[in-house]
Amino acid sequence: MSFERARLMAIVLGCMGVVACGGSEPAADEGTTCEGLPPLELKDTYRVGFAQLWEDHGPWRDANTASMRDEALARGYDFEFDPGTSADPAEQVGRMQDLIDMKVDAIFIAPHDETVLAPSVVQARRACIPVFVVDRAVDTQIAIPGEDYVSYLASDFRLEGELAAEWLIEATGGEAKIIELEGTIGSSPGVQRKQGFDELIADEPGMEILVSESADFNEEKGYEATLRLVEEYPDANVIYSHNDAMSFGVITALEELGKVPGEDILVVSIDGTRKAIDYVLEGKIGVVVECNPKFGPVAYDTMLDYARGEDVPLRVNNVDRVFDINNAADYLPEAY
Ligand code: GYE
Repeated sequence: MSFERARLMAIVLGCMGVVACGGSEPAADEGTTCEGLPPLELKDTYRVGFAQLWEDHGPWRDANTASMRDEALARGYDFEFDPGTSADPAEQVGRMQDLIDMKVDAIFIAPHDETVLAPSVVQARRACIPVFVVDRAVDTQIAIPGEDYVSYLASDFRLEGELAAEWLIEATGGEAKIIELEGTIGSSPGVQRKQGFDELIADEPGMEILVSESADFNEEKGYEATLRLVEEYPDANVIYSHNDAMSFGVITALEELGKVPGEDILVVSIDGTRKAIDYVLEGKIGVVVECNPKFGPVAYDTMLDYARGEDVPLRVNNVDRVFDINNAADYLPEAY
């Protein structure tokens, strides 16, 4: 069923929307409704669905999708994936509904918005499809870990913020005036990368965050914000950008303003894309804290552990590294 049809049905049934309908409406597979975590049969092959969030499809997102797809195909699974068309979270709700209607064996979701997508996770669980949340978190008040979804696999975003701050404190001797470009408002990496970084910086008397605002994990917005904020805060000598895409915009803007990135302004970034690592090697970016997008192997291993009836942790952490001029070249062959 398409999202539009699902919504129409919701209206016809007199519900508040697709979400509120979940409880009363029969699951896609008429009759079967699961109250707790749905079981998953141990089989040779699976039909897995991936509901990726939609954004500007920078290198991180592309590497993330490629890893989920390539690993599924390498294992001989069917991979159901619709790239989506809009950053409106309701569109991703529609793609989740499509996967539920297809009755795939398991769903992997990277939710664009913690709250809007959480009822879709509950909906899938009711339709007896085990869900694994990857990359960004869902609202655990609505979708309960261990009840509505099996596990949440992701980087420790707070730690990434802390690692960025630690590197910066060391590199500047604890003296810096910082412009912070945050990720998407309300997204778990946006929120937690800020928390981890801000907390460590707050203990350093010589370090000050002059301004902190969202540029939505987006290159163009990172570019525009930098042009404006560097003029507004001429004392700034550091830009902490929550992801590489925004950092690309930062570098373009700084060069346009006649500033030398790495000399006039030190750029701190997160992700580990090839382009950002090249910038590290050229001295334009000081540090890139890794956020590994290659979830495929751990995602399907976790699914298999679940099918085997093993205890699956509610949270699986990716381990991330820190790249600066000292080790960036070694990482380059792995960069994406
Ligand atoms: O850092 C960024 C992407 O959700 C952790 O999303 C992910 C972030 C990643 O836009 O580049």
